[in-house]
Amino acid sequence: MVSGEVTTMRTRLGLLALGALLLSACGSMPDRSANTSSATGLGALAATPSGTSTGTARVFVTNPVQSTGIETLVDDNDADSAVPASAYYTVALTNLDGSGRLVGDWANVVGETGDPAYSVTNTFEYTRHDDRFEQVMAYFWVTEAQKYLQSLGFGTGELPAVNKESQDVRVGQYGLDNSFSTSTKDEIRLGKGGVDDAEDGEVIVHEYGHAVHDAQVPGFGASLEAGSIGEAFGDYLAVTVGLSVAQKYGVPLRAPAACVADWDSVSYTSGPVHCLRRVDTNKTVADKVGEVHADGEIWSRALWDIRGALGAYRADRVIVNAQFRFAPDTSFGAAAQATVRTAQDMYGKAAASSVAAAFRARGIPGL
Ligand SMILES: [Ca+2]
Ligand SMILES: [Ca+2]
Ligand SMILES: [Ca+2]
Ligand SMILES: [Ca+2]
Ligand SMILES: [Zn+2]
Repeated sequence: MVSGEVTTMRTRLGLLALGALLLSACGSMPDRSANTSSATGLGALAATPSGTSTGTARVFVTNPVQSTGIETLVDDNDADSAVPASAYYTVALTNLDGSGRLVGDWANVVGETGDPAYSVTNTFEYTRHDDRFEQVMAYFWVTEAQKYLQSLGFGTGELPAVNKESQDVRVGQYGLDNSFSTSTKDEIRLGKGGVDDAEDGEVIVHEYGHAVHDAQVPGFGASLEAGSIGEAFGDYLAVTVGLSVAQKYGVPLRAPAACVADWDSVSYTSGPVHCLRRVDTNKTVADKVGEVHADGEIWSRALWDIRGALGAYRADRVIVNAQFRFAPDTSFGAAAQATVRTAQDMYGKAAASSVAAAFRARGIPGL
């Protein structure tokens, strides 16, 4: 889970039953009053969708704090006025199924609050106060994350596919993000505590990281260290996908590259620089506290250093490919050894020794 909002989780869970009641009471019928004549509203459902697989959207890349550098931004109860217009970027939505909904090859988005996003022309331009904005963010970032994995060679014939399916994503009131244990559905859930989770691309891709692990090794995360690796990889994937997409669209990086969830975390961190977590801390195994998010910073720093040594492309190919070799309840030591072996197999001795050095610097044994 992303956590950071753990203290409010109990309250949110307590409200679940009430929320379910309220949802059934309104029959999940969207409010039609605002949009009956709009091309993007439900009034247009009778029109024929374009059938094309690409569209246009307005999104944050990766989030408003990272792209504007304004660390003093606040949620202000989801007000449009809280975020400058310059934080919105027009991007392509790809791999849509042509139905006019946010469903496609790599993402299947269900929104539980507000109107479901729908456009016969695949034009999805909303601002943050509109719940459809988060649905669009979820579609865009999950799709971009899968496209990034494919750009590394996964599922293209060169390397095995990784979660190459239409990932279910539920954007709702409550984000219950431990969705990838074997006892629950393969579904990403994004909630609305503080800054809406899906307003931060890094929160979305972090959760996608859990889906990736679960697709690679069913039930992954069955030990404290495996769980920590899961959190660490989610953080690292969020950063690496975010940086790649920002580069593609020419979006500036005005916050520390290693900072995860710069925007979601303004609600629960004191600043002056807001980070849910970072992938460049100096933690070693001596700093373990027995909590997966905190201990994940040990592993994510190693991944960050592997990136520094091999470059993003080679590092990310090694990091993801190695994960096929992890046991569900792996230890730092065993997973590190598997990653070193993968680097050796893919890029040879020098790469393997760089990877080993990155893990050794974290105090991980057996290298
Ligand atoms: Ca919002
Ligand atoms: Ca999946
Ligand atoms: Ca949040
Ligand atoms: Ca960031
Ligand atoms: Zn997580």
